[in-house]
Amino acid sequence: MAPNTLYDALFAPHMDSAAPFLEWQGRRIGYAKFLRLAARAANAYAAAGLGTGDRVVVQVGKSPIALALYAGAVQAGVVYLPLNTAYTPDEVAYFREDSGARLLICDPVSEQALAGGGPVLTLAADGDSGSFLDLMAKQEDVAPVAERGPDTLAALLYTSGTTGRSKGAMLTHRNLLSNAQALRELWRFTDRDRLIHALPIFHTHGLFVATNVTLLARGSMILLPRFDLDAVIATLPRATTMMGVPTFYTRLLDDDRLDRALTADMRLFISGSAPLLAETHDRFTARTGHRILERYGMTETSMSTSNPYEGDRRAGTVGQPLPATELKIRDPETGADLPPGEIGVIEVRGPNVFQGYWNMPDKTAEELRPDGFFITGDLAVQAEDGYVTIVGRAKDLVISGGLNVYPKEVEEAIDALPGVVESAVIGVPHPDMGEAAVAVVVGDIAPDTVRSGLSGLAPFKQPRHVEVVSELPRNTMGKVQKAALRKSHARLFAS
Ligand code: MCA
Ligand code: AMP
Repeated sequence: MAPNTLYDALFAPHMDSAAPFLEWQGRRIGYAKFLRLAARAANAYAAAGLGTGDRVVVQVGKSPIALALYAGAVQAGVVYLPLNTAYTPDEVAYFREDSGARLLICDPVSEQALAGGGPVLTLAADGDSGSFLDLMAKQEDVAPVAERGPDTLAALLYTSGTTGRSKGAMLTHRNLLSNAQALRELWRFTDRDRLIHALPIFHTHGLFVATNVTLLARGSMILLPRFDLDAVIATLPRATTMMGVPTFYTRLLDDDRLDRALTADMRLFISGSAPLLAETHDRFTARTGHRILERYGMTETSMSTSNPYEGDRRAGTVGQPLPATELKIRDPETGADLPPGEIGVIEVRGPNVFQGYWNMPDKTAEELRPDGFFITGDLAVQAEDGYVTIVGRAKDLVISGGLNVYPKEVEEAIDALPGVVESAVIGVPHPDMGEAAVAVVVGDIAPDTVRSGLSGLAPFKQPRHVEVVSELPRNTMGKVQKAALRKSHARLFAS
């Protein structure tokens, strides 16, 4: 029988493999060694009192150990809940409480700020008793594999919503594994691949798409701490593939060193998480000869569509539905299916689609239909031949450098400041980040005071520009016209 859990498909076949898995700061870590680390992490979870189904919140910088924390959780049956390192203590407190996590693992520098709200262990390397690393060091490097099946929960990834607090998307082994299998095949990943991994590992893109696909193919990853232009350019000649957000590609295009010779040994560049302008796609082809392969997905669905490996990688489109994923374009009001060429909301169904939001049955029911179709909130048209072009969003969302900023959350923080009457947060085109958040505020307050009042929000959510006005534009129903604000601010960051 084909393996149907992450451990059986991604780890078990490589236990004794000396093949390289990671390259990190000049060091190579082979598969067997990485899996021994993962086993130590699995044993350490058990030693810390975590069993199958318990949640662990992990807010740590990128490193091979951080990846081993994920792999160890898979082995131990612990539900993995990774968090953006930019999240503030208040934000982290919410995720711990909402998920009912048994343990938080963080970097030593954040320990004090994150104390309270349950057990905390750090990645301190000094033998400290509060160190998860220390606990790992005391463990054996083989570990039992938790009882689990394809429908067992593997991860809880939080995604904000247009209303209310963040929601934990429940992802099972089947969700994650089926997607990795589809992508490995579609994108032709093999054990000869060396992937440039410059993404964060707390989102679907860097954690699941990049890592699970590589593990399944038994390829290797050149793990970079973050997207550093010089480091990526230095790495391109010895890599074969890269996955990135559009900002990676625009930053590369702004550098004269990007040319055909530099990318001659690359076989594939993949983009996603935010719209890649057709112009960026075309400029990249003109400079390097490579056609970027764009795909589309969400935390709740992993990847749903992709341009083909062979065939037409159509600029400005996100390609066709993955083989096992059904995709419909539906009328946002009535839910009726729309014919090719008409704009509607994307709905998807398949093994990739999540199980619902953690402890939020009402929110789940709003977005996941009883027949299994998930309402993405992305607006698109589908051509006769299946290609999907995203044209906008039915949801109020700003995507900045591939990170989601929910206007509602920022508006609530602004509206709570003394002197503020009301506010509107919009996304406007930004040459580096694709979109940037801008706050338009009504009230007796200075823009700098608004800015300094938002320190409880992660920096990437903070508006890049704050403007104080006497009133917001409204339609006859009294609703704030964000479209008008987006139009009047469209050239704010024009270079
Ligand atoms: C950093 N900053 C940002 C962002 N990143 N501000 C807005 N948007 C951002 N994305 C802040 C920093 O805190 C800093 O603030 C200032 O901007 C300058 O940072 P800079 O050095 O320019 O940024 P960077 O460190 O180079 O990061 C930009 C980045 C990075 C490379 C675009 O954000 C990134 O790697 N993004 C990828 C996100 C991702 O993986 N998304 C996938 C999720 P200050 O100056 O105040 O200190 S979506 C997903 O998983 C779905 C399923 C999918 O389809 O993939
Ligand atoms: P997240 O909630 O972080 O998983 O972000 C998912 C959202 O990112 C989707 O609903 C889309 O709005 C957006 N997205 C992902 N990939 C693409 C893409 N290739 N083109 C346009 N938008 C994308």
